[in-house]
Amino acid sequence: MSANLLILGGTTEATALCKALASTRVQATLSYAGRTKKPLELGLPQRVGGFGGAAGLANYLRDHAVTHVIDATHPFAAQMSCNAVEACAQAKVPLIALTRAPWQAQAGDNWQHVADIDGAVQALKRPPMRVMLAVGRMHLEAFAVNPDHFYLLRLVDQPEGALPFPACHAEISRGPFTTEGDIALMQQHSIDIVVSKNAGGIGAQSKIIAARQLGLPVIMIDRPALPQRSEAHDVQSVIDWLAHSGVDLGV
Ligand code: 3Y8
Ligand code: NAP
Repeated sequence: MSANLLILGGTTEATALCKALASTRVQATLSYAGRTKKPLELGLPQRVGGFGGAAGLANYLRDHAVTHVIDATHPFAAQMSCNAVEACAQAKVPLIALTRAPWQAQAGDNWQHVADIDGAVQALKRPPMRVMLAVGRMHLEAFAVNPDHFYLLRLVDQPEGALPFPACHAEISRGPFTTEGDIALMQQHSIDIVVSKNAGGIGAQSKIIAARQLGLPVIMIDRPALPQRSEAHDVQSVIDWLAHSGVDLGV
């Protein structure tokens, strides 16, 4: 069959999938939300920006005769994933999620699990500390209610306005990151505690390994619930899923 794939991207796994598909003849489009100034070019046609909710995505699928959707978004991109489930059901387009398992605490880890961003904010209601707040840009304001900490931030792009903390340092870097680099960063800023989403995967894992090696506590934000959908945990499984539904990638 002549396939036309839509890949909802923005993760290390999406990058690996796009690089694998770019060397085939399959027609595919990579989609970004437009959160960063210069998203990676990955050898496939790209589109940037929202679709206009689940209905907008369903219309996009019909208008562009999309035959398969691969939701390779981040585990915290819950709205996008919910919309993909709903839109694919409406437009009767097969959907698979390419996602990664949550990180599990190992020997030497000192994690405090919280349910969401607000749980992390509440967990920081304690005497002044030096906090590595590696949750990106979109939720920084929530943490401003605890102004007495020093915050080490890691952002993909240079922040436009002032940051909402009296004492902070912004590291501008898009990752993937290295354990050595994160150990050096935490030591350079005398970090006492790390706040992290349970992103899973390897692209953001270095700060978790660094915290373990430095004996630092981690406030671990658990993932939002996602609707039931087919899931794959590696690129080959997606390729097998496509082949099983009649798409010959010639790989
Ligand atoms: C725009 C695409 C690749 C993909 C790289 C992964 C790894 C590096 C780790 C820390 C944590 C954080 C953040 C993070 C990681 C990968 C992956 C991952 C975390 C890019 C990308 C886009 C985004 C959006 C961005 C968010 C932010 C989150 C920074 C591209 C680089 C904190 C998530 O400034 C902003 O508005 C940033 C927004 C959503 C979360 C937030 O709330 O701020 N990712 N990240 C995607 C789009 O527009 O559709 O620009 O090329 C992708 C990656 N970010 O192969 O190179 O796979 O997880 N991204 C978190 O996990 O907590 C950084 O610093 O340790
Ligand atoms: P989200 O909250 O689940 O989605 C909010 C809205 O953004 C969606 O409803 C959709 O708008 C639009 N959107 C999200 N992902 C999109 C995509 N790939 N293509 C087109 N539109 C998209 O999403 P988010 O958490 O802001 O994440 C946005 C992007 O950053 C995703 O690509 C995700 O993979 C990447 N990312 C996120 C995180 C994170 O921590 N959240 C970490 C790493 C990478 P409409 O409703 O208008 O269609």
